[in-house]
Amino acid sequence: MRDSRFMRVLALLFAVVLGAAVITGCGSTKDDEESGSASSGSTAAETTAADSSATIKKGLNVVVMPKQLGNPYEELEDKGTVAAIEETGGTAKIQGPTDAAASSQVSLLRSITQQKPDAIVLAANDPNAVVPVLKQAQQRGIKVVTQDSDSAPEGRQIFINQATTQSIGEQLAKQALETAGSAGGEVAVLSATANAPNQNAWIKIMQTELKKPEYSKIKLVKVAYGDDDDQKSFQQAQGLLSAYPNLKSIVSPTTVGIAAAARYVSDSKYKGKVAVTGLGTPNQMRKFVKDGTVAQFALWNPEDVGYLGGYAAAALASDVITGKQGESFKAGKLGTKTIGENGEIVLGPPTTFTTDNIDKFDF
Ligand code: RAM
Repeated sequence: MRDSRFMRVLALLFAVVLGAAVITGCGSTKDDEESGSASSGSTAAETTAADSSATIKKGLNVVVMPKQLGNPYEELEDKGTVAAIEETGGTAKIQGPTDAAASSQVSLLRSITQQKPDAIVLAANDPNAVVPVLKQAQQRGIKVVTQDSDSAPEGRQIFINQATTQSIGEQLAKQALETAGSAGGEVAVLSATANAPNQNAWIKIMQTELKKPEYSKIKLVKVAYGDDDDQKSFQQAQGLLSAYPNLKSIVSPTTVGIAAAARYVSDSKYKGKVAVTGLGTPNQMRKFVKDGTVAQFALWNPEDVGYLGGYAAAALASDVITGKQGESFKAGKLGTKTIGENGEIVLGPPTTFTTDNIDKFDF
């Protein structure tokens, strides 16, 4: 009996000591975790992320609007925007019209404005049609970034330009000259919609370039519009070739247009006689480069354009920047970016793709 009482006291004592050890142990584990985490690899990464986006707010809610859904180029761009927003701990939702017509985005933007997201990232189909609704959005405190295709400046705070408008226009003129053959001749442009802000700005520069003496043997006979619709672009390419039998080159500053024109030419009697060039994605154009329909075309990295747009939106919505020239922010893997003149940030020069390098690119 005495023994069993002694055993019970011993057991109790043991339990108390064990309990204290557990409590102390827990405390020390917690301390260890806390101090350990400060120097652990994962938190170091978190610290870097926190540093690179200093005071970016978590949980931002962003709407991404392409020119139209189903355009492979726009899909790449939007993928970049969503990735950037998610990296900052926010949520991005893609909403867009099914065609790229001038007013196609307006009613959608109106209902999005009612939902009051933190920011809208938009590739505009028309420079002016979207301005009233974008102004309303800004009045409600929604930050607006355009990417790829700009609205008039009063509609947005920042525009992410893929490369300078001047450099893209110059490149299109050069492509016309280089693909038309040594004797030069007639060239045509197959554009997106007649209102597209980006294509129109590029074509304007191209036309100015073509007036220079070095382009005297090139004659721009027509600007046609395929509306960034594959079928319509295909038919427009067909129409251009029957209307202008001496055509030497089709310059298409849209990924939808160039792919449709190349598809038409590659399967027609014009293959090898009429060049197709302009702006396209390597994955869509690869087969036409390999079958000899297309000698050269160009593009930037669409995903990076979108990624930069996402970071610009997050920085605006977190009040890290306001959109003024000279302000800088950290754009994740793209590093620090500074807002230039007219609220514009330029990503970088385009790459020219030929048979020599096309297989190095996968987008
Ligand atoms: C099409 C779109 C887009 C443009 C590219 C080059 O996908 O029109 O706006 O940037 O082509």
